[in-house]
Amino acid sequence: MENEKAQITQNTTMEVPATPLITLYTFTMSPYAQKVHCYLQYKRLPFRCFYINPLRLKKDLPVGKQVPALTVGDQSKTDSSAIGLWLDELFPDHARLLPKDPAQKEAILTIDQWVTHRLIPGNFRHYPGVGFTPRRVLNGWRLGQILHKTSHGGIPLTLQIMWPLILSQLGFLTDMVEMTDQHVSLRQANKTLCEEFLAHLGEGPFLGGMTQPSLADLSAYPHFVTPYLGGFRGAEDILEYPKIVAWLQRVREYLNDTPPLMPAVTVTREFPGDQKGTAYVGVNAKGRFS
Ligand SMILES: N[C@@H](CCC(=O)N[C@@H](CS)C(=O)NCC(=O)O)C(=O)O
Repeated sequence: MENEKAQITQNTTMEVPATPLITLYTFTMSPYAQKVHCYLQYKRLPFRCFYINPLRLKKDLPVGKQVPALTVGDQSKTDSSAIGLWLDELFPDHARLLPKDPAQKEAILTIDQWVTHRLIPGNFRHYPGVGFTPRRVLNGWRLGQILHKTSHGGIPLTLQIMWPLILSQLGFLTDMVEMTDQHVSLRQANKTLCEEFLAHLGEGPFLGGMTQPSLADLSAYPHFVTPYLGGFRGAEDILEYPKIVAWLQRVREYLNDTPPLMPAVTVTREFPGDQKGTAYVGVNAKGRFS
């Protein structure tokens, strides 16, 4: 009898394997790391965030030289879109990021590439951008402040003050800015990107005309949401696009905000389009993990 009971306990444990420990190595405002954050939330996978200190980037990363990096059990991977594909392979019983149908899958991957290589680099014209306009300096300071509040160990005040200047010297950021339409004004460039986004959304309700969010929606969502919540200058332009705001609200319904995409200490505004007068609620994530 005793043995029988022990056997049942063992079988039950084997049938319901525990999810391995998942750690996302991130910066709060990295749009690429935020993509992965949303994939994990959508798949309802329990995970923790390690907010890397940018001054110790390579030392703190488990693999590679950039965020995001994701560790699942004893395996680590870099590159946001590749991580999305990997998560579908590792956790096929959780909500899928990519449709099974090969043609639909191809269409979603194409939109994700547009998000990764065109929409997101557009953000980097706000910080660092080119030259030192008041908006870019303010956004640069805001970024330094957010990094200080959330990254492990924080950033010395002198470096926070110099952050707009430091950003303008970072090779990966200047490369991103070079990928954008620098010959047109920032406002016109944002308008074009929003129009391209709406073309990908089509009749919706989700990108590529899908009935459920996919990798592409979850890649684009943080690009519009987090600079707005974090109080970056220019992010409020999104309110001029009610169709995008309605899409953001639809995607949000599918995400369990745990751990929060934006730690509470970094949030200055309500979610775009919220008229309820309630503040966006997150969990304070000051420190190493949240
Ligand atoms: N293609 C990569 C891009 C990742 C990336 O550019 N990460 C930036 C943060 S937004 C980074 O870690 N930069 C630090 C550096 O390059 O030194 C992805 O999609 O994950």
